Amino acid sequence: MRAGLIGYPFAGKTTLFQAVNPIEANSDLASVPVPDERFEKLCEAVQPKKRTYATVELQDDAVRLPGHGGAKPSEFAEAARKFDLLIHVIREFDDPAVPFHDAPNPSRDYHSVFSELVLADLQLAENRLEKLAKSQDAKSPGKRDYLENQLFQRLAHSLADGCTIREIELDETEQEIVESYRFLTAKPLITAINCAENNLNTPSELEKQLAASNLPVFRLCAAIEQEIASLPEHERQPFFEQIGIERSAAESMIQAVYQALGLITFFTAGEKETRAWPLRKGSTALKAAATIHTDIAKGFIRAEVVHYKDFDKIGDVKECYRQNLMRLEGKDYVVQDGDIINIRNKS
Ligand SMILES: Nc1nc2c(ncn2[C@@H]2O[C@H](COP(=O)(O)OP(=O)(O)O)[C@@H](O)[C@H]2O)c(=O)[nH]1
Ligand SMILES: [Mg+2]
Repeated sequence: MRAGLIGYPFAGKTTLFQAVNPIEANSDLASVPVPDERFEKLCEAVQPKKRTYATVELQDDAVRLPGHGGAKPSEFAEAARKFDLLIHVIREFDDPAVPFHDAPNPSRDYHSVFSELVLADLQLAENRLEKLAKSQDAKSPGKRDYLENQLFQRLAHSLADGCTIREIELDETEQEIVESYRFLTAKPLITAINCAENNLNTPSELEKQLAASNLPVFRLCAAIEQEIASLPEHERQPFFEQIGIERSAAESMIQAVYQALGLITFFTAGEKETRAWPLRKGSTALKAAATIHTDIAKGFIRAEVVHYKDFDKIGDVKECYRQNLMRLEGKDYVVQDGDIINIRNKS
């Protein structure tokens, strides 16, 4: 699962990337730890030798936008298709020290990238429809080409009206087809407005509109985020209070990326290693076991499950076992976000 930062030059992509990834600052691809207060509490209780966070893969400068750096629309689309989620960083801050081509205009930048995404999908749908026009199968109900033809007509129609594929209702088969073509407007899109330091609390019209449509949007100052990231842990909270925010916006954004990717977290609470594992929502205990290790899945007997909210009441995993708050679940159990799991296995 990989998220890509996109946006015009000088929007603040690299600054934001470094803020969420202070360790591997020299690479443009990073495994970013997903902040999780539950995990912190669990680690405090277990005191493991090693703690391993769930991560999301984040790519800086994921694509070159058409018209910038000489990228053609087709190159842009091809590059963007590789990602499971896109984060559009938009420049709102104005700073004479930072060179740029035009005065900042978040709404213009949002809509111009949005149009590129829609156009790329329309092109893809139309190319496919052209091929399907020559297919005999496309005329026979029940055949895959027939289904695709119907679906792509619908998609092309909506895209031409400026709608995203996310907004179109699709059944499971249609969803599968859409995923296999990696349409850009079917992917989750997160908007990050990079504002001036003194403007963190004034949402723009664009943000209000996006929020009203339930689209994920973050107002942050990348420069401050980078500063926060460089602070030692104990200095962060006073800093947040000083500038009137509850937690780092970049951290909230990473949590939103994780959720938009359809991931939940289960925990393993070992004394050697306590770990937060990402898992696709709806996955079974067997899949969770396979995520830990294929051998553990092969020898699967039962999953011992304590939910985090039960642990949180008691504050001790072993005590949860003693108080019968542990459930034994089989292979087909659907893992819930926050489950603390121990797999009993033959090995
Ligand atoms: N004043 C100010 N400058 C910023 C902010 N974010 C980025 N910059 C500066 O803008 C320039 C471009 O930022 P960068 O992250 O490299 O943009 P990118 O081209 O999108 O990767 C750099 O000189 C940054 O230091 C911000 O929030 N405030
Ligand atoms: Mg950059």
